[in-house]
Amino acid sequence: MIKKLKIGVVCYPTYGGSGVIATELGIALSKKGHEVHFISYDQPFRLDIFSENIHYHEVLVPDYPLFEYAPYELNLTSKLIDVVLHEELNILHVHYAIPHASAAVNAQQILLTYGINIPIVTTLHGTDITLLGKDKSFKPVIEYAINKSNAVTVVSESLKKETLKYFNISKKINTISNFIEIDLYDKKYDVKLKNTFVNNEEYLITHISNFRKVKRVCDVIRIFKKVNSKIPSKLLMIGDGPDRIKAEILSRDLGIEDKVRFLGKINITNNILACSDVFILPSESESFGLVALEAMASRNAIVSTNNGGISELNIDKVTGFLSKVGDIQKMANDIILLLQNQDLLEKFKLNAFDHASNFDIHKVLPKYLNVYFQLCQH
Ligand code: GMT
Repeated sequence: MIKKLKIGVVCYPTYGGSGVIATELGIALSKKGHEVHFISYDQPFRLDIFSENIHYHEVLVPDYPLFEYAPYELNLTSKLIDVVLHEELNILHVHYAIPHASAAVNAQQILLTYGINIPIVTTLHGTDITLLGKDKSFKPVIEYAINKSNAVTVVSESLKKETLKYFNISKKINTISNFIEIDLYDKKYDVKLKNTFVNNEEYLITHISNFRKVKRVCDVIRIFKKVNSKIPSKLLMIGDGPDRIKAEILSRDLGIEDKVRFLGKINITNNILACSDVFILPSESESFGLVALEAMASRNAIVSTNNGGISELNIDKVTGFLSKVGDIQKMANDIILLLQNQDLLEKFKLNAFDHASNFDIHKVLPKYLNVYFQLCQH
């Protein structure tokens, strides 16, 4: 019976929740003695440690003049075959349906011709279903990749419902929620750092995302404008992406540019969140909202929309407030209510931390190991 696994992990390396979960899970597995092989087109941004048990294999896409569009999925498939064969992997865990699950399924078929039957675990994270899933041109590939995976996990009950709504799924779907390592969020409060953003009379409000359309970053600015007209406060906008420029222009147009700081893609989000009071996530939809969980672990009250899995995480009137998408006025009122009532704010911050501890990695890791071992014993 295998005790220590050799696991291939495929993920996006960029600033985003699915890559964070894949990387943190891989690191945690390596600490338990499993050998983890990350396979991606760039080093995942949170993969910043050295360990004997961690390996990184880069997928290169040669630039042939013949190709108008470089076939990344085929280079990934070939890399998966190579790593499975030469590193003797026991299992592949792919995060995101396209192109990772479909490349893995293709690699699995090719590996059968070598006499190797490698099981695949596919984890769906959200936009692969809620955005790409609605695009009919991808539907047959996503559906096939999900159904041909040996195990399928989703990060929330809401995402499970969406997956079953958009696709004909014959596989059992397991919900395994996202996680954080709660200990990493403790004792990060640093008054000197806080004073670089706000003075003692001001509150700190934060937003972190990839600034894509789905995140509605201009709502963040509009909400803050209303809050700031009543409460001394500053807003930190962390991350970068297509809508950053719109948010910057809006903050200038609303005359609050000196109250809003755009910090870009910084890595010390734990330290900054520890200084923040309220975290805003006004997304169109959020299959889980990992960044809100990180903010909760950092003792922030959460003001978010209620569409998708975020309502399974942010408990209305306990850890924060939930609103309909686009209800800027209510989200502003909720923040003002919190910031005008110190006791309520402190209570929500504590509740947020307590609830976040239910999502500690030590509670979630055994669920993934269970899935892996069930597949590897066959
Ligand atoms: O939209 C993002 O934040 C990036 C995206 C990703 O694939 O990295 O996030 C999705 O996966 C995260 C990890 O499971 C979830 O916490 C996010 O809610 C989800 N994003 C959306 O559903 C919009």
